[in-house]
Amino acid sequence: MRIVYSPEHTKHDPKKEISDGQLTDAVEVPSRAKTVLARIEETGLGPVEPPKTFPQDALLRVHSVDYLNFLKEFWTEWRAEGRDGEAFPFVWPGRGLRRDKVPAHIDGRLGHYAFDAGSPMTEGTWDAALASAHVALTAADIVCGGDTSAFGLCRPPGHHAGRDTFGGYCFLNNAAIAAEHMLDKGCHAVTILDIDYHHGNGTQAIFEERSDVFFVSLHADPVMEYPFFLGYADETGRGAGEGFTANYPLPFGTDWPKYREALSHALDRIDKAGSDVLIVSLGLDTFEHDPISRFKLTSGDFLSLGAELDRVGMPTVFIFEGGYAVEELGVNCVNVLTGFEREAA
Ligand code: OKP
Ligand code: ZN
Repeated sequence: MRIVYSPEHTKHDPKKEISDGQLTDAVEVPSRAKTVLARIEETGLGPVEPPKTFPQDALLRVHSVDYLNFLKEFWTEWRAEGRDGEAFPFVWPGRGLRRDKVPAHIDGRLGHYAFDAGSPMTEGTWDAALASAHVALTAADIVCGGDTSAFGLCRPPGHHAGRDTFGGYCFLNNAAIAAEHMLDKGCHAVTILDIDYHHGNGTQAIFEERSDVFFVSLHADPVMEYPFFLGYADETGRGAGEGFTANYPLPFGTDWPKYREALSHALDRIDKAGSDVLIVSLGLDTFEHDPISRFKLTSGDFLSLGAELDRVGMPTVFIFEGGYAVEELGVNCVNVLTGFEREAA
């Protein structure tokens, strides 16, 4: 399997995040991607190549121009206010406040475009997010070119980012950008299977009214887990997209037998949907020792998970999302990919 990686991600190197009522050590850190890369090299999973660059049009298929400009200009504006540390929003247009106004002040802009206070922005965030999207686009191109699979080692992750919102450590929605790109390149329909522990609220929102992108997600029940405000089983798509969203919220403590059951349902539905390609939002935070999550998958289970994914026999683009047990992250991630490849072989 060909792998796409860019060292640009190291420019997004947050030190702290707001979590559990405190400023805590950031968990979405450069070592995450580095350890996966190291494991790929150690196992010889496949050739690692740099991303190509793409015109901004590829991003505009998913994100608004205002939002992209905000991300690009953010650091200059932050510095202009005399600030130089990491940025967190602290005020939002909640109920009763205006969402149609985009303030000029950077604190107002942060609140307008953010949906949580846990996603630090730094000087290099835009460069890293842009490279991450290019990694996803390049992986998509590899599969469009006829390969049966590819892995985009994206960082920062993307599945929480909406058309004009950031949060959950995500700024550009890599999987969504890859999906639009594949549709542009002639695919008729794409399925996105999101197996990160957290619901991919951004991806779902981007495609909820679309029938050419089937969004399927297995995740911790939002009644108890981040992102809390999307990912319930009664969300099935809207308008033309009715029936093209499927959520499988699962309880804390979910282990492989339980997970496999839900995955099996999801894969049956994907099989019936008949898309031409599969994009897997690959989060490894379902791992039993993940520091911020509460599922119970073991390193060995990730091999089985990869094998299951090949059951639908579709060309597959893997896009790296979450997973914070850095020490085991490389093994867990590569286990999914080798499990998949072994089955395919
Ligand atoms: C991003 B991805 C826990 C704070 C959790 C948000 C988690 C974002 C996960 N105390 N903060 O889906 O892995
Ligand atoms: Zn996650």
